[in-house]
Amino acid sequence: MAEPKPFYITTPIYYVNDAPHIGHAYTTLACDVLARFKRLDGYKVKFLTGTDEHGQKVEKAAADAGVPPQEFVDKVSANFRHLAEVMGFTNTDFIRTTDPDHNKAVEELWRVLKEKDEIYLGNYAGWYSVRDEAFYGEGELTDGEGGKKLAPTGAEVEWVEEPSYFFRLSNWRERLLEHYEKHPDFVQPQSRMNEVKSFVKGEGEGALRDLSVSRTSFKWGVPVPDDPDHVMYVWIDALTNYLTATGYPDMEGAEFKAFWPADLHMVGKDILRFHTVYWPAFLMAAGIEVPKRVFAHGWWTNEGEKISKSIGNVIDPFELIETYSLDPVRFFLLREVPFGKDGDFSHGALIGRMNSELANDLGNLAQRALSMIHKNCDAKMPEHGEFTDADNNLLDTAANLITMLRAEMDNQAFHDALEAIWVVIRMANKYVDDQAPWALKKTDPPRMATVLYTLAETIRHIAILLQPFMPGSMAQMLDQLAVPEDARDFAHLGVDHALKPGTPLPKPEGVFPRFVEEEGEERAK
Ligand code: ME8
Repeated sequence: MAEPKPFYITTPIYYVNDAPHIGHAYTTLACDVLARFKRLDGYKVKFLTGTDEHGQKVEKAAADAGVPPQEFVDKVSANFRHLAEVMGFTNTDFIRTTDPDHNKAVEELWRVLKEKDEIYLGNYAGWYSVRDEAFYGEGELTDGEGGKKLAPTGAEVEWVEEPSYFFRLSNWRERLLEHYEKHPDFVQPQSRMNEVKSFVKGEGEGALRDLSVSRTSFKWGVPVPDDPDHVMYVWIDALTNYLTATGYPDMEGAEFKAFWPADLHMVGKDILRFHTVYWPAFLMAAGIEVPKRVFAHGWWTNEGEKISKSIGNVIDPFELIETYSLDPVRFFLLREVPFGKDGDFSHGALIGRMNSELANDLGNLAQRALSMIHKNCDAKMPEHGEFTDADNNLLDTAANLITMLRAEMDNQAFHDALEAIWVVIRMANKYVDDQAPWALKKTDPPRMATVLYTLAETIRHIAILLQPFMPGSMAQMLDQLAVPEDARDFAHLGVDHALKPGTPLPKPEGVFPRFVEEEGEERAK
């Protein structure tokens, strides 16, 4: 058998001081769904997530909590592992930037850049936002209350003047533009690529400036090799995590050879510039291959309002799962909003999708078909006769779904992938109504058996394909069809692996109950 093809996907590593919120759950969920999809499609997947534990922001948070930074990060990093467990994420790696291996990797990258004269010592004088851990040009700022200056993200900036090492980013302008030209899919969606190109070309904000990559006014970071008065800028430290996880600096190792360059960095739109300008420039300068693709997703608002700690409307993923259970939440987040666009979270919309698409469309389809089989076919997979055009039409459409889904998933068009599956679900529901197997029970039992078999085989396809989105519920559905666990990957789609007539089936139970809101229920906002 051929070696499985490697696929390496990453989430951003999350600032460890924040409590996990819907933004974290969303980015990692998208990666998890794609990772599961690729695994079912025969790939060997490396899926990395973790926590970003250095920098001024974390140092401040530890000081506020009155504990040494290391003790603080050890404690709060566990919150993100917990999120991964509760959300059912199948990450293969969890990195912490305070891991000794990671420090080694960052130091090595720094040394290489220094040796190649890509880093030099100078003085920084400019605006810095601790919340964003980012430098801003004067032209990007707006005036806030009380004479404060604000970054485009709304975060306050402060004036910083200190000795600093700089990375010669300005030297990489042409090479970056060339890279974007040669690899038009490097940044997706396309609108984000345009944004990045315009920034690198220097439209709007002036020329691409060298980047300050060290700080001297605080201590919580990786010390600069041979100059420990400086700690590295948290972003050079953080971005390198993607390399550390592949064994860098050992570039001859099996892990690095198999998985670098990464196939996909999934990020939120706010951290686009770091991943599509600074990161490829660092890598090119160090002579390391650039990742294949960066996808920037949009942001959620909450019932129409911007989500912020100060407004107090942060959406807690743990509470959502408690209220609605896991799979509906996973489904909703990727179904509701075209991936890449901003979207609005509302409880009403989630309940609407649960009741119409999960309970009515999919749940009912499975429950109707399986209960009829249970009652009328002796609780066994029915024998089918010759298939009619209507049967073949449904069976073929279900079998062809995988081709369409591969393309959608490779474009991170999760919503389109789900819509394509729902087209078949709706088609199957119409087929039940048209064929009316309950009437055939009296007039033509063999035809009824063929109709029920056609439905079962269609549901098998749908359930296999939906596993990446709703793993628990689809496992239940496949159990009810008595599909063996080792026959649930995409190699088992198609007629060669069709359900075996005569197989005993367990008593069916509804997989997606309707969500009924209790009167006067106080919802977590
Ligand atoms: O940026 N909707 O960490 P972070 C959707 N440590 N996504 C949201 C969101 C919202 N309302 N709010 C936040 C960092 N996010 C760095 C990354 S990687 C080398 C270093 C997303 O904890 C946001 O876009 O601030 C980002 O992808 C992640 O959640 C938060 O990351």
